[in-house]
Amino acid sequence: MLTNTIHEVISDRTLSADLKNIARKIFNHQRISFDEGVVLFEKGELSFLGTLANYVREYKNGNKTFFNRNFHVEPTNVCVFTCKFCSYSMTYKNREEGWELSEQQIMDQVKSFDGKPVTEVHIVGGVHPKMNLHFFSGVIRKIKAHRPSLHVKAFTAVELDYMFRKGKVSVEEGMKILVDAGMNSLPGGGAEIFDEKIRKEICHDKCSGDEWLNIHETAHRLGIHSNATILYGHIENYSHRVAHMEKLRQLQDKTGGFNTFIPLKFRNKDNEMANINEVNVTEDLRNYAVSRIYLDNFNHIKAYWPMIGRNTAQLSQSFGVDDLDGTIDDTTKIYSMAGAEEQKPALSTEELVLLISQSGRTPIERDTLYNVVHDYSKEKLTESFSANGH
Ligand code: V47
Ligand code: SF4
Repeated sequence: MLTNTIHEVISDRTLSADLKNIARKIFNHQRISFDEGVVLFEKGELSFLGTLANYVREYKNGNKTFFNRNFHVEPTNVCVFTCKFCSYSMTYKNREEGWELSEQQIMDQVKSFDGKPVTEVHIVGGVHPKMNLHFFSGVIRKIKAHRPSLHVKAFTAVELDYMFRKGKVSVEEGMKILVDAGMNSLPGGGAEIFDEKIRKEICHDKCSGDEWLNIHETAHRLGIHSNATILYGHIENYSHRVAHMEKLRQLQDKTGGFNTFIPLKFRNKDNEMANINEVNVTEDLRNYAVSRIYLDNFNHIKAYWPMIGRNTAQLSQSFGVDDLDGTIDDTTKIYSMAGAEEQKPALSTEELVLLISQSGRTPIERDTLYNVVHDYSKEKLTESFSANGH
């Protein structure tokens, strides 16, 4: 079956020589160059990219699609920065809907998941001038004292950069303080687009691309894993996307510390870039596919389902995606405020399992580091559940 597919692609007479060469490289497990990445974006049709990305996906992860059981804590939406794409920060248009959680309020949120089989808390928010390293290391310590087995995936490199500068500690010193408190890994946010010109246009006052990369490299050196993201579909071009992935690929060669790559589609509701049209679903799928093909040293590509919606999440699994994030319980506002598909994102485990198996994939519940928590391949979904049309 696979051999047939490879043969069909390679012998397609309508395919240009450069795309054919790239296809040969992929099927021979060879790395493609920066220029070839750009060619894929510029010339690769959806079905061609899908075939290549699915090949890579299946030799890396077989038929599995991963998810985890997590919840989000967003300590504040007050932010000292002024990213133009942000619909979340209270500072934009002097929104009234600001919040700042105390340590007690954060703990109340964590405790509300007591007895529920979640494995991860994802803590990320705005950059509040008064929520400092001391505050957050205390919060993490309390969370771990309350529930030691809960994996704490916390703080984008943007939040960390500000925290460490304000606390007058080096990246390494600051990271050690948080790791000592119990921080287990870093989420991938804040990467946006590393290209300095585009970064200046869309988020001029937060940490640079090199600073983002340095924070992740330091985390990896200290034995902490992390994720990586890209914010695509705004004013960047294809070369910027490939250059962004190239920097991640180089760092991954050096450290091996990235768990997964998460492409984030720019949403235009209620922010200073609302004049820019959002890209369509075909472009989302093409972008997942090129990411899967280019990042040959990343084990996983994640589609964040609240952002793209359930239907695209199903489709994405044929375009390189092998992870759909988690069963988040309507605990994040970052995307709903930017106009994401899912305004009240919540999927029970059964719903996520069904969504994955209806796409012809095997649902696997994982922990943050991709250890298998539960393999659903041998389970039959209940008739009543399917009949309810969930
Ligand atoms: O860095 C902000 C993005 C990110 C918009 O690591 C927007 O598992 C689209 O990184 N349109 C933060 N995107 C969230 C994040 C994340 C999410 C889920 C899982 C993980 C993980 C990380 O959200 C920001 C920014 O790139 N963002 N505004 C917007 N209007
Ligand atoms: Fe602040 Fe993050 Fe919004 Fe930028 S994207 S303004 S850093 S909350």
